[in-house]
Amino acid sequence: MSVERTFSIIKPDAVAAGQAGEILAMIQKAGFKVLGLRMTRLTETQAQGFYAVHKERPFFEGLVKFMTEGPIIVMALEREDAVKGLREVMGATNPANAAEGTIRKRFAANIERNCIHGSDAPETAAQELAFFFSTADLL
Ligand code: IDP
Ligand code: MG
Repeated sequence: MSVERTFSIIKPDAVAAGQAGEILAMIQKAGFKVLGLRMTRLTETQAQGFYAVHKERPFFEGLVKFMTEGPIIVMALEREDAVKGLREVMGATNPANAAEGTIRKRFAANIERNCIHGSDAPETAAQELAFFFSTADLL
């Protein structure tokens, strides 16, 4: 294990529901340092690009619509074993399968509207961080 960075999004459902503060608190309690944080809103083109890996999936169009429906909060996070660690704090993609005490168990409505994104590997974390932050902005 070593200190690494990961990327996270508090999705539009959670921002609209006023859950961003509690989600950030759970992330910080899990030992993550916040290197960068910003509220923004994705354009359709940005959402399509961000989720390009899923473009052939049946849920792609709905996912893009969801991710563009309102403001999101993008975060650059650092911790030991950050990528895997954040995925543990998030819980399973489908909240019905998410473990007790995870963010998705607590806040997610369903497999699509699941309140948080976290990178799935160090390589994707680097790409996703670069999509939203310039290195010079990360403290
Ligand atoms: P992850 O967010 O846990 O990494 P992915 O499989 O990468 O999950 O899927 C990206 C996002 O697409 C999910 O977080 C969720 O919002 C949406 N999604 C994934 N699978 C489905 C599905 O079967 N139906 C609807 N939306 C889905
Ligand atoms: Mg994923």
